[in-house]
Amino acid sequence: MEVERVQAIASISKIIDTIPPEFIRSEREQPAVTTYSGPVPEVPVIDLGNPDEESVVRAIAEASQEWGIFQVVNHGIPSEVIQRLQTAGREFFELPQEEKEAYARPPDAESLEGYGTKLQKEVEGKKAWVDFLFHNVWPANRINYRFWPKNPPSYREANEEYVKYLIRVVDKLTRYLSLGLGLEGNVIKDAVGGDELEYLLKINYYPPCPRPDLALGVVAHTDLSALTLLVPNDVPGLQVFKDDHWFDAKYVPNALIIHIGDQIQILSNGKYKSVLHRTTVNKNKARMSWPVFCSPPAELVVGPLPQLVNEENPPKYKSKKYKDYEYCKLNKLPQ
Ligand SMILES: O=C(O)CCC(=O)C(=O)O
Repeated sequence: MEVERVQAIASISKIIDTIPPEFIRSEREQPAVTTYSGPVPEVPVIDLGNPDEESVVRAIAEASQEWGIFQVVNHGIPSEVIQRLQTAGREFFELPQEEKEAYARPPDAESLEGYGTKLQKEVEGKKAWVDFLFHNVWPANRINYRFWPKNPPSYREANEEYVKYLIRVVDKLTRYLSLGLGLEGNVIKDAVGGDELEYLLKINYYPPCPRPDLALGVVAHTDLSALTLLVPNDVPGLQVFKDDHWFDAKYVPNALIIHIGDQIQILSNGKYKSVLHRTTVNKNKARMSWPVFCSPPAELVVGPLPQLVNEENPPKYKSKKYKDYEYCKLNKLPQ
């Protein structure tokens, strides 16, 4: 069966200046109706280069409790490395359709890896204005280069270089998140798999959309992962749900956007929040983003950390294998 990619639909939509009805959201979801337009509180921006480590730990812990999302600057990844990652990803999405289809996710594959258009069926039968490419980037034994584009030729090196730096940022963040809970620095990283923590890259490509007031890119969700680190291009679109409103997140050049995912919410017994977020699209420009989902290995059991539960603070979540949590979430079953 021929799969219709949003990129192809977008080129027709541009000519006829309208979008197919399955992309038109109900009023409960339309960005034009549901985006908060008053003064917008800002997603915290945290300077990881600050030598006062205690204040960095405090800022990260506060942001993770209040928002479940923050941006980090001075994170140690050179801007050229990020630019090379972005150029390689953009050049892949600009290839002719048949070339991209060589990387299509095989139907019914167990893994998420590959080029694709839609992961989950939405309740109202609506479609998301986005195409994507998923592939594992770390650890080495989880990588399948069959899903890494050969074109542009710089793709592999650009991604490997980025990941080398990203691992250091993850180590730093998990340490600060542990310290922020009053625990030893290694506790969170160990609880999500230590060196077996899996890094899954997704590239989102949101083509220009004639009706950005009616459509959504990625629909509202929290991430399954422990932690997600995301690089966007300079086209804003990320929205965060806080205090009952949808707020636009500001684009901060060279920042990494950090989402607390479900597994860290569970480990912290609800102290850190897994952020509810979604994306809007742009009328004239393609938006792109490069989230890396850092998740425990499939068989690892994740539950509230024993150090954080007692009689007054009973566990708020079940302890279960990550693969079982993932199955329930992707199939919209109760946990
Ligand atoms: O594009 C973004 O900023 C967010 C992407 C996202 O939430 C996702 O791919 O799960």
